[in-house]
Amino acid sequence: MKKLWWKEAVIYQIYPRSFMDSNGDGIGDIRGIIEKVEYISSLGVDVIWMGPVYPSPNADNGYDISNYYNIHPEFGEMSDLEQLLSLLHERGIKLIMDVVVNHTSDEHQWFIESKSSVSSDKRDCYIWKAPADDGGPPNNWKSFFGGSSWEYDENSGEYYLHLFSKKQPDLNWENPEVRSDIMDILRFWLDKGVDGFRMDVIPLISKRLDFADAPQVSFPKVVELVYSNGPKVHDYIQEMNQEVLSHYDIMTVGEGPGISTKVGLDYVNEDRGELNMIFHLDHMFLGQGEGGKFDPVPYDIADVKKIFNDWDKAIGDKGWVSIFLDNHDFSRMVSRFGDDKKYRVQSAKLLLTMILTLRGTPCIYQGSEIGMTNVAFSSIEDYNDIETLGFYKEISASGVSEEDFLPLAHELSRDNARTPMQWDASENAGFSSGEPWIKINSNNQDINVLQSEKEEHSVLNYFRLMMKWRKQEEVIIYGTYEDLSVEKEVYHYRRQLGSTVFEVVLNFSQKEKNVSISEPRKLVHSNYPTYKIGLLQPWEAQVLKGVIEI
Ligand code: ISL
Ligand code: CA
Repeated sequence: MKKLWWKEAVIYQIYPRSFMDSNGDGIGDIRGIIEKVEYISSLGVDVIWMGPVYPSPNADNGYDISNYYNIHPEFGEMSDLEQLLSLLHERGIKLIMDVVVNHTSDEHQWFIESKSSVSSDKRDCYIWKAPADDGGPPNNWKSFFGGSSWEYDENSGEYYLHLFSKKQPDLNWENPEVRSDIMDILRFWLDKGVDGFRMDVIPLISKRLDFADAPQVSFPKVVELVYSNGPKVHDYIQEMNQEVLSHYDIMTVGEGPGISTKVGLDYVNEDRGELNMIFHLDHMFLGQGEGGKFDPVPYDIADVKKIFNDWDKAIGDKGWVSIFLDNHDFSRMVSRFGDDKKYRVQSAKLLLTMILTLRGTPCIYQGSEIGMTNVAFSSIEDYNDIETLGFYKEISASGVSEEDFLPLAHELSRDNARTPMQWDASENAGFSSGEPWIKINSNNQDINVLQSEKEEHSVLNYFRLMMKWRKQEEVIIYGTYEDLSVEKEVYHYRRQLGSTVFEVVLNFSQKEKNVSISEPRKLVHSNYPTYKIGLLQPWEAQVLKGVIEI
């Protein structure tokens, strides 16, 4: 396997709006990130993925870009970004930008022109269609955020496609002018010195041009079969690679909604010249029924294990993936996969152990290094996320009350991950001197960075320790992966390189578990101060090392 820096790196994801506010307007900003550079560096992470900071009307918090060449004034100025970049580089940390090029904002100049007239030069930069025979939308495609993906334009009598909100019209990648404009955007940022890109919903860029109706299956299945992996997706990614990406020593990670294990390798196979790695999302989309995210179906840890097994098998040593358990779009990992009550500390450490020891580049979402949890706002008014509010609107129209919807939001809303970073126990969590754009999770009284710094056995200090250790263990980066799990609630796997092996044993339950460890092994980490090899306490994680004959 080829040794490459981005395989050895650990990514830290920053959601700028919620990280640190430097000027008291309640909105996190780039100067806020600058104030926290020492903290970031103390984590030992190698790459920052910073969410979108471009001008945007914020229908979807910056994932609706109205200008790709500038910084939104609420986040600062271009000079702030340049300063951040050089401060990070001085500390050996790289910065990757979020590029959102499946769609733009409807307030982007291209769309304004496109919408102005059917004969506009820019008409063909987006996807316009005549109504169906009954005058309704051209097909049954549902938006990720609820409702139809088509919006009617009175002026021209046509519909435009928006797989996300109606303020996020999809670009028409069939048009070479669109592609060449996007290449320019990529070059602009790389020439500024950024170290790569996280590419938003990249498998969605090539559309199935027959625009046939989607089948009646779960929403993630629709995404896989209808929206993602379109006929030209690889041509387009290869074109970006040849024209731009391959000319720089960068990290490229594609966000992969709808990328299944069947096609995953095509995006990241080292021989194909596409992307370095993807964020595969099967484990994130678990639990979504036909109606999407707010139409939950049950799942458990066995499903999660199976997904990681299938993915490791699918990619093997021919390509690469990123390993993560939460981000700005999903619940907090300790609330979703761990126990955010009695065993919060133990289970947060266990999940970090898992992310740092599976095969792939770990990505840690801000706040999860201190074990931040989901939030439970008491009113729908406190929610901000377009997806949550979109579904609420849809569901409430069918008679569901706020009272009935709130528990769903508590469990599933993207705002769970978007409450401000908890720096200290003060009223605004040390995030802002003004009123934050979204409420603080009141558990900042107990869960915050300041407190975590003081406690030797905090989640934060465990994370730092694991990060230091990981850097010295090639096996964890390049070694093979094999699942040894016997019992459902225990995830037990082996990493091996040459004669060195690690066994990782993770108890995803409140019960004690006995696990048979195959050979004499030395314990290198446990998330408990006292332990017995192979006898796991509730939510205990053990990392064991051994040498085998080969
Ligand atoms: O957020 C989701 C589920 O709650 C996902 O379905 C998400 O919409 C999907 O993974 C795509 O996400 C990305 O593109 C969206 C943006 O809203 C997300 O924040 C972004 O990560 C549209 O740009
Ligand atoms: Ca601010």
